[in-house]
Amino acid sequence: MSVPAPPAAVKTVPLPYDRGQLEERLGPSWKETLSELYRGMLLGRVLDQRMLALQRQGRVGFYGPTMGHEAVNAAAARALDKEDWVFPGLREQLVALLRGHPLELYLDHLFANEADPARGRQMPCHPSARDVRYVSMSSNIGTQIPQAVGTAWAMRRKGKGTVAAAFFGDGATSSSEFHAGLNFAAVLDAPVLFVCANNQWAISLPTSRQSAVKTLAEKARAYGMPGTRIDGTDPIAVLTELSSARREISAGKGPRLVETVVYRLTPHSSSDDPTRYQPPGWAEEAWAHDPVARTEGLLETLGVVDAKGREAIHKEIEERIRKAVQLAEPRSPPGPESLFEDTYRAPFPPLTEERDRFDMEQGGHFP
Ligand SMILES: Cc1ncc(C[n+]2csc(CCOP(=O)(O)OP(=O)(O)O)c2C)c(N)n1
Ligand SMILES: [Mg+2]
Repeated sequence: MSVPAPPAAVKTVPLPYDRGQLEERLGPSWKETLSELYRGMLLGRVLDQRMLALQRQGRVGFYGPTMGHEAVNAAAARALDKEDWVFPGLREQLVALLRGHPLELYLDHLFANEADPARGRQMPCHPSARDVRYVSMSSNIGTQIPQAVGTAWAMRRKGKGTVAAAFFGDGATSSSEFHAGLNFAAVLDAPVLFVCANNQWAISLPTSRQSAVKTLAEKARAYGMPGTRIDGTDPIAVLTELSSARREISAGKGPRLVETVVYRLTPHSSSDDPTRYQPPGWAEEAWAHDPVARTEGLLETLGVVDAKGREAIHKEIEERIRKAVQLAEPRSPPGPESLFEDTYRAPFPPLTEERDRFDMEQGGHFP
């Protein structure tokens, strides 16, 4: 797989806003808000392009891109409060970065080196970022949904206005965890914001073969909570919807689900070939809804960021990523002694014995 790019002659679907509408939706500092959303989205895009290239060069083991989901992630990072919890699905790593998790640490994680907070024990793209309340994702689809509900319920019992955001894909809405999670959240009035990024595919399975309902949002109503469906490639729509949903949830009005319709612009992961299952014309339609290109078009039309400005932001981001790669790549992998750490607070004799035996077999080098 090469780094995905738009097919020739794609016509971007413009974002339908004029200045007045933007001011009405985003307030008087709409220009700053829009520029910041764009910067965040571009960080996700350039990072994906660079990491996919490194994966093809054999420098990163695996990569799960988020291209096409950037508007949801940048807007969600802005809509959520610092104290809120994030339980990601497969494609929300950008949310952690935009909440302030250092890019350098994320790169340490991707290279699975000794500075990786997960000590190389999680798959790449499964970061845990305790500093920004971003809980490591489980590869098992849907498991994060009841985890978010439990956390949210605990927050409510403590009397806090904190919200837990559970992100998941269209495929996850057919998991039993989705059912259990939504049902419990509604019954317990748990402050959860369910964000479904419907990218229309669960690896090779289209949404139409996954669910018989017309929209995934209507599944929420079956459990007794509001569900809305919006264009997830429009950062303004996503920010407006998630902010108002978060406000209501935090005010004690119960959980909400927002379905954001996006287009996956890449293979499912670095281990997938979508040309084997996506129909002709899919790539053209998907790239016409590229959230980054749509936002660039709007910024250009309104005279907020022109081609020169775009190039400068692009360069700045590339440089940030280059520096972080330069730091992370040469670091050593975690030492074998780390296998015996992190499980128990105090030495646990059976484990200590195992560690010593292992060390002896290896020639006795453990510190
Ligand atoms: C319980 C479970 N079943 C199957 C898989 C294999 N699997 C990994 S990702 C994926 C598709 C997920 O689709 P979706 O929820 O739409 O998220 P997306 O990848 O499109 O973001 C599947 C079936 C898994 N990881 N866990
Ligand atoms: Mg999907």
